[in-house]
This record gives sequence, structure tokens and C-alpha cells, in this order.
Amino acid sequence: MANLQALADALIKGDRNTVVELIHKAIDEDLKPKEILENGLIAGMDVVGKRFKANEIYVPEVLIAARAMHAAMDVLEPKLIEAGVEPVGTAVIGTVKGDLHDIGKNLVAMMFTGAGLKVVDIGTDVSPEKFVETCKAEQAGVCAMSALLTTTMSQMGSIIKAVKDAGLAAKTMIGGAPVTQAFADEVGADGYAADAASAADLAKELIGA
Ligand code: B1M
Repeated sequence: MANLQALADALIKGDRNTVVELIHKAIDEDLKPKEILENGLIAGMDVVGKRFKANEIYVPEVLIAARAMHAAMDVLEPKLIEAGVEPVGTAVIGTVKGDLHDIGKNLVAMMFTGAGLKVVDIGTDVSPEKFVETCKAEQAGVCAMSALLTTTMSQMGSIIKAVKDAGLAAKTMIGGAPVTQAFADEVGADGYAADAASAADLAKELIGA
């Protein structure tokens, strides 16, 4: 019998092979894809997020868990689509123009996926036009921006303005090492999060999920 707690535990440990094996087992045993996602993967990622926030684990452990989550989603995603399971919302995420740092952005993206959001990752060095275009095309609930340089964080204000000027419904949220709540207030972001786990909580809050 597939054990979703064992699946969550394997994900927390970042044991990719066991995660994939247990996902296949759960599917073969006709467990609902939504149940596998919520009680196995999201439950596991939730623990990873809480431990990361509490400094009980660090970036390498989270990256390993994120890799296992990716492998799991490769198997589960087609089943979720077949079953007509809707994501709780869509988040477009990217690192702002002029900035190539993506490790933190990727962690946030993975926590978003782990929280049940559809994630459209538009990469690094992303112009305000590309943020707007993608948020519009994807009817995004959240427009999420990352910046790691004091010289690029000013881009965030331009993106927020462009999203608002385009009349999009997407809520804007920002983060990255040099970014603060005070800066978020200054540039008019709808939200700021200091780490990847808080970012996932905030994204859900912003879209009312
Ligand atoms: Co660069 N770099 N780097 N770098 N780099 C920093 C950021 C720097 C602080 C190093 C230093 O001087 N001490 C410094 C910035 C100084 C400043 O602006 N004040 C710096 C610099 C100067 C540069 C270059 C200009 C160096 C040069 O070429 N002269 C250059 C710029 C290139 C460019 O972007 N145009 C550069 C290049 C690089 C590498 C390519 C070598 C590499 C990036 C590789 C990659 O990302 N694929 C790199 C790295 C690795 C770093 C450090 C060492 C680590 C960054 C990182 O990945 N941290 C960094 C120094 C440091 O931070 N110790 C540094 C781990 C990551 C998990 O944390 O991204 O903060 P972070 O994400 C966190 C939170 O911030 C938050 O959640 C994440 C997880 O908790 N978060 C969000 C992030 N995005 C969020 C979005 C949200 C919410 C939360 O909502 C949407």
C-alpha cells in the first residue's frame, strides 16, 4: 500500500529515487493525483519550508528537496492534468533585468509549486515588458520578482508600475537579498517576503487561496 507519509519523508530527505518510486506506486494503486500532491508532496515541501525558515536546514538541503520535487512533478503533472485538478493560481516569476542570479528565484519557484501554484518561470535578466506580457498571457494572480543586486533592485519599481499601468489584476511581490519591506513599500509592491517559504505563504495569501 502506498504510504504518503513515506513519500513526504523521502521528499524532505531529498531522496529523489524513492520519491519517484513511491509516486509510481501510489499512481499504480489508483490513489487520486490530488491526494498524492496534497498529502505527499505539498505536505513534505511544507516541512522543508518550515525547517528552512527556522534555520534547521540550509540552501543545499532545500535544493536537493527541490530537485526531488521536480522529478516527482514530472511524473505527477500529466496525471493531475488528466484528472482536471486545477492549480490554486498562477505565478509568473523572474529575476529582474540586468540580474543573472537565479538560485533564490528557483527556490521560490519550487516552493510555489510545492504550495500548489502553477509556476511560469521566465528566467533571469527579464525586462518589465516581458513581465507584463507574460502576466497578461498567463492571467497571472501573482507577478513575482527577484533581485540580488543593489543596482538592479530599482527595476522592481518599473515592473510594478508597468503591471499597474497595463491594468493587470496580478498582485506584485518582491524579494531577494538586498530587498526589504521598506523598499517594497517605497516601490508600491503588494508584498515582500524574506525567504522562499514565506514567499509561498504570501503568494497564496495575495491570491486568497
Ligand atoms: Co553575485 N553578487 N554577482 N553571483 N552573488 C552577490 C549577490 C553579492 C552580495 C556578493 C558580494 O559582493 N558579497 C554581490 C552583490 C552586491 C550588491 O549589489 N550589494 C554580487 C555581485 C556584485 C555580483 C557581480 C556583479 C560580480 C561581478 O561580476 N563583479 C555579478 C553580477 C552578475 C549579474 O547578475 N549581472 C555576480 C555574479 C554571480 C554569479 C554568476 C557568479 C553567481 C550567481 C549564480 C546563479 O545565481 N546562478 C553569484 C552568486 C552565487 C552570488 C552569492 C555568492 C550567492 C547568491 C545566492 O545564490 N544566495 C551572493 C553573495 C551572498 O548572498 N552571500 C552574490 C543563495 C540564495 C538562496 O539566496 O538569492 O538571497 P537569495 O534568495 C533567498 C532570499 O533572498 C529570498 O528567498 C531565497 C531563499 O530563501 N528570495 C525571495 C529571493 N528571491 C525572492 C523573491 C521573492 C521572495 C523571496 O518574492 C518574489
